[in-house]
Amino acid sequence: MKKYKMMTCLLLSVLVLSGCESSSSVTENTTETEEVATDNILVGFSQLGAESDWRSANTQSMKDAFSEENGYGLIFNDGQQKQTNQITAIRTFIQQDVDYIVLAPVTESGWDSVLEEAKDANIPVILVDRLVDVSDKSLYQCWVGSDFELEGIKVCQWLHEYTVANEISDEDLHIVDLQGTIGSTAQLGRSRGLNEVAMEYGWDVVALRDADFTQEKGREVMASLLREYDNINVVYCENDNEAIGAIKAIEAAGLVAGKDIANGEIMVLSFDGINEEALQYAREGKIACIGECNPMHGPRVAAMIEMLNRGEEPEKFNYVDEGIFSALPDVTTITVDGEEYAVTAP
Ligand code: GYE
Repeated sequence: MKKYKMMTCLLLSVLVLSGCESSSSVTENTTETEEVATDNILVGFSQLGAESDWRSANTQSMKDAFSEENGYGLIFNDGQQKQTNQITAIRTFIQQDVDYIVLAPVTESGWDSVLEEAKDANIPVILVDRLVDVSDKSLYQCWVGSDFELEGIKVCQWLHEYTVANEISDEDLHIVDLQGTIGSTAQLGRSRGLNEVAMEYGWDVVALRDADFTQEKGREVMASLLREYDNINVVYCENDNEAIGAIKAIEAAGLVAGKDIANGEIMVLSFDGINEEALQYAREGKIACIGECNPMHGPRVAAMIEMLNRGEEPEKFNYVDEGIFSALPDVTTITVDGEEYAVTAP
């Protein structure tokens, strides 16, 4: 293991002064380096952003795992949902000669050159949450995250079982997909999951729109879809923050988010299960079903680093087990590829 010098506290602040009379200011801390002792393992973590509650929980899990008490020094960088920021962060980590680079990539393509630079510098790269699409898979050591396509299929399978239990015919479903950040692994997998099950049952997917995994975009996009189409009765939100936004739009339009789709209600489906407000909506039935997505990757990545430090090779792809939540009594289990999943209380 490489050793490194005592690092001083560095806080990179970008001060953006707004031009308006009140001259309010916004300070964004993009890079944080803790004071770390020699001998600790130095990790540079490029987090993609802070777009959702899932992301905040993930950031916290990583910070907790890579604490000084646990024998680490962490350089944390928030890429603010921009790949260019993440590439710059990785180049900075290389200059700082970190022991490991951990990357949660915003989207999948365009990582080849910077990961080659890390490889040339002999710095192992570990991917967390989302994947990169590179032709040379040796550009990263390993990955830990979710099976996003399976998450999507599970939620859609729940919808199928719900329609069977309530004698709703397939042709009466009119679904819109509020997609996550286009080109991200989570979006690609969840959109694929919906597409697959919709093809199987002949469901009408009315529209697919980018809502960037944020509440505000979820609200905005749902509001405009409701103006464009008058037959929407299911909204498949690719995360909980979008779902909260979509519910606000549904209610603002004088409609009801709920399970009674035969009588004009709009059923909300979602993913994550970490945001308290969304879980509360799920308990009330405003969100019908949530596909769990587990953000607690800090200890998992730390375990991989510890293996690499001992000269062992972690598995290349590491999927976490996840459940499915619903407060509606109609469906108690779903089966995907012969595997049974219990539907549990949110
Ligand atoms: O579901 C969403 C976040 O990539 C799994 O990103 C992650 C997704 C998560 O913004 O809330």
